[in-house]
Amino acid sequence: MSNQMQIDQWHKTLCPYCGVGCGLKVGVANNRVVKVLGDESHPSSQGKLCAKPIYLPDTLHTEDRLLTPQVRPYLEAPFARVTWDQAIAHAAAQFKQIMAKHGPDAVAFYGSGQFTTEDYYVANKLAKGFLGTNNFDANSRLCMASAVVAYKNALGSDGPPPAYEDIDYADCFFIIGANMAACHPILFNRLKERKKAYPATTVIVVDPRETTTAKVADIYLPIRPGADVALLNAMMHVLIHEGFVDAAFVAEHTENFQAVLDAANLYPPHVAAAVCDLPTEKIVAAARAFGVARGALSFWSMGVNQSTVGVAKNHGIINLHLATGKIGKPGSGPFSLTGQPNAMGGREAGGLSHLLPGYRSVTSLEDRAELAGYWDVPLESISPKPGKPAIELFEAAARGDIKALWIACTNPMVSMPNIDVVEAALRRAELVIVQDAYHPTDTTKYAHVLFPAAQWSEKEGVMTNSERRITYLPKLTDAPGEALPDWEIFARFGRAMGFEQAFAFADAAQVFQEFVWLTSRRVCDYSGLSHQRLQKEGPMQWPVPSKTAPSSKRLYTNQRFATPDGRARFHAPLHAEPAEMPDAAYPLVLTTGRLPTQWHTMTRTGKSPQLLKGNEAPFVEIHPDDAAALDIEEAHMVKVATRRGTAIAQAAITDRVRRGTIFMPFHWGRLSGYNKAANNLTNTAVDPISKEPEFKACAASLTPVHVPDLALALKNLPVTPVHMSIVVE
Ligand SMILES: Nc1nc2c(c(=O)[nH]1)N[C@H]1C(S)=C(S)[C@@H](COP(=O)(O)OP(=O)(O)OC[C@H]3O[C@@H](n4cnc5c(=O)[nH]c(N)nc54)[C@H](O)[C@@H]3O)O[C@H]1N2
Ligand SMILES: Nc1nc2c(c(=O)[nH]1)N[C@H]1C(S)=C(S)[C@@H](COP(=O)(O)OP(=O)(O)OC[C@H]3O[C@@H](n4cnc5c(=O)[nH]c(N)nc54)[C@H](O)[C@@H]3O)O[C@H]1N2
Ligand code: SF4
Ligand SMILES: [Mo]
Repeated sequence: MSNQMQIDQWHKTLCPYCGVGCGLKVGVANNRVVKVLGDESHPSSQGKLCAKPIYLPDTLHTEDRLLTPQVRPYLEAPFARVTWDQAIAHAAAQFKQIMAKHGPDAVAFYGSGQFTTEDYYVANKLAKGFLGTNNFDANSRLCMASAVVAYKNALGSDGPPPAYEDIDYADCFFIIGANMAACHPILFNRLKERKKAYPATTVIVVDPRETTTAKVADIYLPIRPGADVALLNAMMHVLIHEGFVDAAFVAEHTENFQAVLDAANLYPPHVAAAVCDLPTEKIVAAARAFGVARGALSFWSMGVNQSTVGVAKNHGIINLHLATGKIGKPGSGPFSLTGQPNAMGGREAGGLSHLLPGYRSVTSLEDRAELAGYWDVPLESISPKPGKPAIELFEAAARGDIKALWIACTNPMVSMPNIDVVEAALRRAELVIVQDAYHPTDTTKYAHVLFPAAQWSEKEGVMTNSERRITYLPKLTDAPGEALPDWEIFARFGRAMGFEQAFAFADAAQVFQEFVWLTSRRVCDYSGLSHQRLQKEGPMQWPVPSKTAPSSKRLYTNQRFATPDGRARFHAPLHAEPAEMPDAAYPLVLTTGRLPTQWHTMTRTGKSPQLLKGNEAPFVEIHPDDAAALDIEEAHMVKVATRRGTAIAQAAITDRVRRGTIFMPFHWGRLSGYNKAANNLTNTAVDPISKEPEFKACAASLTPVHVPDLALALKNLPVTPVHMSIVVE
């Protein structure tokens, strides 16, 4: 095995998987990554790491790496290998033609929280500053968009206030809609350490499934999917009526508390108990534990954000902290758990269709004017109209309104809700560019142009983790074939579009330097950083507003928020049911999520036999009572159906999941077997403000697979890793 080789050199870098952002020590031999260990010197993880990065060497040098640019005139045609110059010239000519005929909003970019900050910045500068379209959105729309809106509304700016160190000071953890044990394991371990060291710590977990995370809870609330707002209002009700409100803090540092009082009054605990299908006493106990705590930290992730009331759920959580003054202090604060390694950097660099770099907004004249000045373009070049958010973007392409789609570092043919919409979009578009490290993927199958991307360890750049800590990732080996860093592909394209000066970056360090100036005097100010400083001083938490400023810790320690008057704003969260509720035809609620050892669409973790072990095929968790009623037995194949489509999976009968609720992981795409894809089923309904889709609740039916369905089942059966079950073109 390659990792027996003599290691030439060890390097420090960041884990390319989850938003915990653990530091790695990586051994390189003969220009290859051969060994991955934890980096004791990284302040966020202190040497710890989970299983996923250990098997990174298995994922980097596979037969399906995309090595050269390729083009084809239409989807059924074979790909032809071309040079980079030819590929870029071809793409630029098509963009020019489409934009001349249909205007700049006929083109769109769809990027990723797995970009480096440099990748994000160059892509955003290109689309929003030079092509004149704000149609740059990212998979963060499927992920953190609801939190982004609520932080801005409530605190005046995006950016989670606490630091990981706060775990060591908290005596109450309120974990809602997050399976930390599976998805943020190193943070979860730190939380368990705290509980061990200080047993009076109360852990509250709110999740319709009794996950590994819920197993450690002192108070576990198996909530009905989608009912969180009622619970949060009821907790506020208890805080108000039992004297836990910090009246001085509310009076001096907040606005609009009356609206929250009114909302809470609608949900006394017994009313919420009925809505949430929870015992009243448990709701009261959870609120009291939060109220009495000296330090309360809330952790939340997709069970909160991926909802048609995702923003309201976020407000409900932030309100608990504002009402009790538990924010900006050691051991306290609302702490959204970022999913991807650099979704935070993406937000800082303006990586959603309504944002501009430095936590700015396309709708603000002042913000556009600052950017236009800095980029040296006329003010009119930056459109005041927000671009299309992910779901609308693909819907517009499916209608024929968007003609050119450039997808980079994300795999929407697996990860978007109701994949049929994405397929219709990709089939209809005149030009589909896919920029990935691998081919084929579910999405590259629909490309006219393939751009080979260098990936983790093959390019340099920075990423920001969940606690606002920025880590420099060095280039450790050469990229295979002709693969290039994402930012460089966007820059070459920018030059081919005629913007030679604006995209003449010599290297990633120069891109970073141009970007960080734009954070100056913003909440996310890290204008004091450079690649050089991060290399020398190690990972640092923003704000770092000058070259001499040290790394920061938590935000809002002086209780002055980022609003014009410095006061935080309460927003009354109103409960509403999920867009699609169970009925006679579809009597169950389907929720979806993740497995501890797989990462998203499996293009990387699916190639490690060790990580695949135990997760070879998709399954659906079913409560024993539901299984009995439907005559379903353990490990039998079942058909899951919704109004969008069907999927076939193995029955996993367990009382971990609530009666009436079923759960499927979403990792498998159609390439691994058409009916393996959970996103054949999911709903495209979105939160009206954040535009984040409701992956966590839709109406579904379940039937055992009988003879007439056998063809479907057989299509689904081969239990092979993604990359082995497909033929490379
Ligand atoms: N192993 C692994 N780790 C990952 C990832 C991965 O793919 N694999 N992906 C990363 C990314 S990008 C993200 S965004 C995070 C996601 O991290 P999480 O959000 O923790 O993961 P999920 O499994 O999507 O969903 C979390 C939980 O929400 C629960 N839930 C569903 N509906 C509701 C509801 O209505 N209310 C409440 N309170 N809970 C509900 C589900 O049962 C599930 O246990 O993980 C990151 N870490
Ligand atoms: N049903 C359901 N669906 C969901 C979710 C859910 O909970 N339920 N969660 C949603 C969430 S939170 C997220 S974040 C998304 C994630 O969904 P995706 O972003 O689609 O998932 P990934 O597999 O991480 O896709 C990354 C792609 O980029 C490629 N890649 C890796 N490194 C590089 C690089 O450096 N450059 C380039 N150009 N390519 C690279 C990989 O090969 C892969 O094809 O899924 C969403 N979909
Ligand atoms: S917890 Fe997240 S960042 Fe840390 S090693 Fe595991 S996947 Fe990587
Ligand atoms: Mo995510």
